[in-house]
Amino acid sequence: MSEELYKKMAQSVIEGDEDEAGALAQQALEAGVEPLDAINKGYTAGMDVVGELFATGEYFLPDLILGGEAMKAALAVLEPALKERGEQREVLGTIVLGSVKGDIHEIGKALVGTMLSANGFEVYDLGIDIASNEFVTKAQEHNADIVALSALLTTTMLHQREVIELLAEAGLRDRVKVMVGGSPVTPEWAEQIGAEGFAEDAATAVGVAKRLMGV
Ligand code: B12
Repeated sequence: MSEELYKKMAQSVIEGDEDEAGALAQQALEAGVEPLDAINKGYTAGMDVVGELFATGEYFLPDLILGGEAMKAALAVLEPALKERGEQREVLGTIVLGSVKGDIHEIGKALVGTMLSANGFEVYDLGIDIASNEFVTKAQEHNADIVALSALLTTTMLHQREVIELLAEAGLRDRVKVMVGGSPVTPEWAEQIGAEGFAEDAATAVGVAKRLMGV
């Protein structure tokens, strides 16, 4: 039953059908499907297909945009339910989050922010295309425990390293931990640039952030 629904969700993203994506999300909630399962097994699976079709030249930029819009329509329905499921009320730590300079991919980053705040973190989401020094300024301003950096492009990943270097220059490196993610990011890259945390998806990011806070 759910399998069928997940397939339709993926298809709605592949076709860039915003209305259908939103309607299916509503249907899933009514049927008692876990919102995170809908996101991971349905919509994100569809996004992966869109990415593959783009990489092989069958899809073009407008298709990426439509896929993104469809996924956002679904998330608008699912995110409130996701937040409700977070039971943690005590603040575990403060996180400054954003997509690095030159990177305008926002969906995965926003999902990471939602999951972290639903699970007890205070999250300052700076947005997309954030200059490296802005992460440092905001980490200082909010007295952040963790800076979380999203990069979806192999070219923008380099800014994750730059932020770490700037944090060190500002003398914050022993106090502020860094967590990195995004589809091209690997544990090896995280280690190479000296990031303390890496997670491949939003649910795992919660566990990693807790580990960094020692809880
Ligand atoms: C939708 C999309 C777009 C949309 C984004 C819309 C939006 N509002 O966000 C638009 C159209 C803007 C776009 C533009 C481009 N895109 Co694009 N895009 C995608 C696509 C299809 C899906 C991304 C997505 O939203 N996935 C769904 C979310 C839920 O998953 P996610 O982002 O991976 O996030 C999860 C994890 O990575 C992780 N995570 C993410 N961030 C973080 C941060 C932390 C701290 C942690 C711990 C975890 C974490 O958790 C998230 C949730 O589970 C991907 C393909 C893909 N499968 O990734 C290509 C893709 C990323 N894009 C690509 C390209 C090439 C581009 C463009 C250069 C195209 C062009 N010629 O202009 C531009 C670049 C724009 C820019 N400067 O940033 C390539 C990147 C290739 C590369 N490795 O460098 C990809 C891989 C497509 C491909 N196969 O070629 N894109």
